[in-house]
Amino acid sequence: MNEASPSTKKDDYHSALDAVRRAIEQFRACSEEERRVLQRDLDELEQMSEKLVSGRVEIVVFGEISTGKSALVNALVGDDLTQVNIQGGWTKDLWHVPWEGIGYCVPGFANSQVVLIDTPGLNEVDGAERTEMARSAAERADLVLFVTDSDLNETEYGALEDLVACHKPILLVLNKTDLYRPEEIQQLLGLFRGPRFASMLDAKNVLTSQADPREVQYVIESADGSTRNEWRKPKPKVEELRTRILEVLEAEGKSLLALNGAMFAADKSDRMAALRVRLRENAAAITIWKFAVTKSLAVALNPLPAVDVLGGTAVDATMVVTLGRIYGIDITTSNARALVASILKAAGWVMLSEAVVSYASSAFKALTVGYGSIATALPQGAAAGYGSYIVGEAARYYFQHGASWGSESPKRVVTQILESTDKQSVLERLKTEIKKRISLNPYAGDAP
Ligand SMILES: Nc1nc2c(ncn2[C@@H]2O[C@H](COP(=O)(O)OP(=O)(O)O)[C@@H](O)[C@H]2O)c(=O)[nH]1
Ligand SMILES: [Mg+2]
Repeated sequence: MNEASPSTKKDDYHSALDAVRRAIEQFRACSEEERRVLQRDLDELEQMSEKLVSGRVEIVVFGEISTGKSALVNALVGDDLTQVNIQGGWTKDLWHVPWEGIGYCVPGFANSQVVLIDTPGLNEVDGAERTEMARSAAERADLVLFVTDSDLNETEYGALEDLVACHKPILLVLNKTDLYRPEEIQQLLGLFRGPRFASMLDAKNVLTSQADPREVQYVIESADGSTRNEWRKPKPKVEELRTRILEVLEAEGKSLLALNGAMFAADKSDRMAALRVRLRENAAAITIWKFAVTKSLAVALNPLPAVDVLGGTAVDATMVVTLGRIYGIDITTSNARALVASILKAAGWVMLSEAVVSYASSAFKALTVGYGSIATALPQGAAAGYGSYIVGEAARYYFQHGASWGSESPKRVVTQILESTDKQSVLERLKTEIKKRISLNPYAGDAP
């Protein structure tokens, strides 16, 4: 057994375990909403921690349907543990088969275990979910046996590239060599060991096997000299593969486990960070829209002229406080008002013209004894809501950058937001909202 440089390997291993545990802590501190999405990741991290603590090596058998994966697991373990479906069917779930016979033990782990994991086939008809399951099993594998029975098709090649990209150690197994002539086998091996695969596979890691060779006809001679023909199944040939697996494990089993654990933890942490950003941005977008609608309605329905212009600022300030909270930033109402004012100022003439429109129709409303007609309420309300929408987006930018405009001026930020916003569609959506609410509100409506 290879005990080389135990100190460095021990460090790698323990830092991997630490990384997994830290990720678990992070996940446990999640909000409930995050937890709902991330529960499976947390479970997987806990499994990874348990795997590292016990020193379990996972070898995942991966490849297209009917290439002989299940047969290979059987042949390697030397037992009828998994079912080989003659129809070329699939293994429904992942099969975890303990492989004691391999005789490998992770240095320093008396109870360590090697497990072969049989996966359903890649690229099955209607099998997207199972393909996904196979992929995720391969992604957490310490070592992958990539099984094929011919040159790789596009799906297989892509899957191989993906595994290489996530730094999986891979043995490519050309199975069913009993079906090929020797020169055909050489040709295929030449291909897998050739330039197309050179960056993905080490030539030593391209192997052949016959997991379940088909029957061959034997001529049996009896003592009396008579002969008869008999069909017999030859024994599986998996020795070369088995030897290579053991070699790889002995040379680097422990560091493979460490590498895998560390990558797994890093990957999960990234996922969590990405999800946090997504949830936060979602919440921010919903908040902005909600306040924009609120302001639209306030302006469209409120018969008091002054509120049209001034009341909106109170709504905007509350929106800004709410947004700040989403980004973990506490802002007082008076600071929120100041922020709104600076955004409005930065928006310059756009907001000014909105105010003018608003003021003009306020005067009109006052004249019609508090009843604006829908004809004026709609555009006026929508325009006011649009203003809030822009203020919200600008405030969102400000909070995204840690309550600062970063290297930009507020004017530039607001200008960019105005340029990238589809004003017409925001206005239309707001009008739809207003119409919906007004038709539900018996006190508001068209002037007769
Ligand atoms: N001729 C031949 N057939 C094989 C070999 N290995 C597996 N098979 C056959 O290929 C078919 C599919 O095997 P299976 O293990 O179910 O493939 P899986 O879908 O990849 O798990 C079965 O009929 C097996 O008997 C082999 O080495 N030679
Ligand atoms: Mg199978």
